[in-house]
Amino acid sequence: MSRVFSGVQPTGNIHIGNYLGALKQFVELQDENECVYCIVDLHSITVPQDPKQLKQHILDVAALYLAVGLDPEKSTVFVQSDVSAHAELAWILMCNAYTGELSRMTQFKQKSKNKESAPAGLFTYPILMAADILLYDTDIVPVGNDQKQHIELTRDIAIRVNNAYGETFVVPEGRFLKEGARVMSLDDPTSKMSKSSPNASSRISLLDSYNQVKKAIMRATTDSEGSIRFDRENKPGVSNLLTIYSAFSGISIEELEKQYDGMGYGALKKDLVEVVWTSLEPIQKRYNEIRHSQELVSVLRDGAERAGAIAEKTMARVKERFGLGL
Ligand code: ATP
Ligand code: LTN
Repeated sequence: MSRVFSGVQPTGNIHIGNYLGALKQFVELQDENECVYCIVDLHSITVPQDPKQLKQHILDVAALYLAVGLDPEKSTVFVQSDVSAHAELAWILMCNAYTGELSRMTQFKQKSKNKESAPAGLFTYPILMAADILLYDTDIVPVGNDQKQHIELTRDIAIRVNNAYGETFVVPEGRFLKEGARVMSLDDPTSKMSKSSPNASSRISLLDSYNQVKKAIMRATTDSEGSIRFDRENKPGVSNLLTIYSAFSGISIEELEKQYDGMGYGALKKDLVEVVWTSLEPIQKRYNEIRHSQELVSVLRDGAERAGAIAEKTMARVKERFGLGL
């Protein structure tokens, strides 16, 4: 059995891009692997957060994890800051990473662009991510392509420490999404669907009402050509709708192209509303059942305990290798 680890930030607006790109994979992996899934609250404070809201968002994401099908009997689900070893290992790794390699991270460059100064945590964000992964002797990290550079850095640090201090870490592999699984924004299909876009109609959040789903899809940007075919380059809007349709329905894109041959965009959109809603409705039902339940709190407590036990062993090994502590 391989160990799988991944994390999602506790920010609002978890959307169908996050679902198709990340959460759905998490569920698929849990049957064959030993999975550890984390809500990375320490990562989220690299940008200012309202404390009351953050607490709610942590529970929102936890409830969504379970609502999409993560089974706490199979997967360990917990909150990052409940296991203090994450921050502790991050410090040790920070002493084995270079400012040069951190400066090359595109996420940091994007997020600090046009700012005179940025929080140091934004700069060291990838090291905390490396700590998350290495703490659990992780073999596989399922993430979106945008995280490729961070996974590479994690591997580099692991290999560097192993070479300098002897076998300490398992060197993880990223498991990236196929290009097809990248969900683009509905209003601007050349940029990815994102939590942080100010336009709510640019995305479909997992907790959107039927009417919100309908509004977002019916308004989605297409083109003036009128034919339904997949062509990312020239028809990014229609291609994105086909991608979403295919991912939710399991029908291949070629099959959809045949099915909608000669039909208009209106018909495709109308059907897509139903296809998406058929998947969202049961997720929302389960979400509403558990979001304010004691069950959710126990799952997270239990998860933190299980994760903590693994982390403790790794930390003992790391400290021993580095000559730290008594
Ligand atoms: P932001 O708007 O701040 O960039 P985000 O929507 O990218 O946020 P993250 O918390 O960074 O959300 O991502 C959670 C997971 O969802 C990651 O594994 C990421 O790769 C994946 N993901 C995010 N956006 C998409 C998308 N549009 N299509 C497919 N996967 C995505
Ligand atoms: N940086 C990731 C979230 C994240 C993560 C991790 C993913 C933090 N720690 C460890 C995988 C493994 C993101 O923004 N999607």
